[in-house]
Amino acid sequence: MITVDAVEYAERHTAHNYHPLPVVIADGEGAWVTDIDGKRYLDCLAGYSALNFGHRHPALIAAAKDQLDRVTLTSRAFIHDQFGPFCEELAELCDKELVLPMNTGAEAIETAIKVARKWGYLVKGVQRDRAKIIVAANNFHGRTTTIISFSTDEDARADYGPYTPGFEIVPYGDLEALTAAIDENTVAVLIEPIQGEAGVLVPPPGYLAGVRRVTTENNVLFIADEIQSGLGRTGRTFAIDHVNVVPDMYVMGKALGGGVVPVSAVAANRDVLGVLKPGQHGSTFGGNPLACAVGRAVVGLLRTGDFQTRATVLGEKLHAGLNTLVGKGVLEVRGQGLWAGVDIDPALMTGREASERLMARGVLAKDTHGSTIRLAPPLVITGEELDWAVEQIAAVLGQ
Ligand code: IF1
Repeated sequence: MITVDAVEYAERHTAHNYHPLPVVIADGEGAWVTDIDGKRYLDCLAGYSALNFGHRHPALIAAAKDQLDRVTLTSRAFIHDQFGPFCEELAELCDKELVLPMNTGAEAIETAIKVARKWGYLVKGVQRDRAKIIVAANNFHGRTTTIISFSTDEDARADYGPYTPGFEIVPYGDLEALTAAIDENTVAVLIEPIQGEAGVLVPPPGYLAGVRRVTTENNVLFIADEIQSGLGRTGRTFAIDHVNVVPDMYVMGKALGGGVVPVSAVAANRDVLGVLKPGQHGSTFGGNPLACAVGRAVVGLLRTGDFQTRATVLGEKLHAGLNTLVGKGVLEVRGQGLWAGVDIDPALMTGREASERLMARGVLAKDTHGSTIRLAPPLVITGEELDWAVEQIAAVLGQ
């Protein structure tokens, strides 16, 4: 067997020198992965929440294998026998009338932006080319040139101008600032119910309900980016369910493809998504048979509520364990369900250093910024595995 130094190869051949953690994964099952040297790791990043159901969940692999023997791609001209059921089953999960499948999260966000603008002109009556969308500081919604146009992260934004106009940034969690930003041209508010990349930031109590109130009062669409926070991660189907708020649009991705194929989607009622007519939007792969077959299996896993319950019960265990570390190298723990942002004392180490020390102990996690690490294990993790992961974090802090 030819052994290649895969990390060196990746860095030599990877344009964005993303500086992956120096571990090259060869196999994955459940909450565990194995690298090319046979070392096993407990995966507490789960593909940034793309692997909510674990690596190679049997139901998802079976759905993919079955579909591979039937048809994998048609085109936007000819639909297939998985398309209707997928859209219907996902719409039912979201309690919305329509679904528009895409592939990546960024594509779904771009779709939501286009729909909101078109809705603004055709339904709300906003003056052409004057549509404004309000977003939150420290957002992360993807990496296309329009989406990074409203990023506040210089790494994500710098040197990519000229930037797309029509967005206004307000502080996350500040309802007064958001309300003040709404004017006659505002067509939508686009926010993450819990900000992921910002460090798993849960907004203040009442914030999301307030956003719902002021968007309704001002005939403005509420777009919830649940690409990372959704599909069971926080203990509910959507993070926004915790505060009993229903947005006008759900944007989904990551775990919708179960870690098998890229699947994303926008779900909304007909009075919103219905502004799109044939030929006005689309993509080559959006809603392809393989994606829809896996997406249907994912919706099937979520329909029972078992994964949401697991994330709630095990999330309480995770947060209880992490909170014992506060004052022992940890400054703050945030999050909901099986999702936590852990602020480590910067005097001890950076988030990157903590991630590398955890990797050496067999736990995969990832820093967001500075000395914050994000924990998002697959929802199939066991209580014992969670205890072990917290023990490894405690050991790293004590190093
Ligand atoms: C990277 C971050 C996480 C997302 C939310 C849309 C998207 C994402 C809330 C776009 C994607 C990924 C992208 C990946 C790392 C990861 C990430 F660090 F970038 F911000 F998870 F926090 N909305 N997040 O989290 O979805 O187009 O990637 O399918 O680009 O570094 P995508």
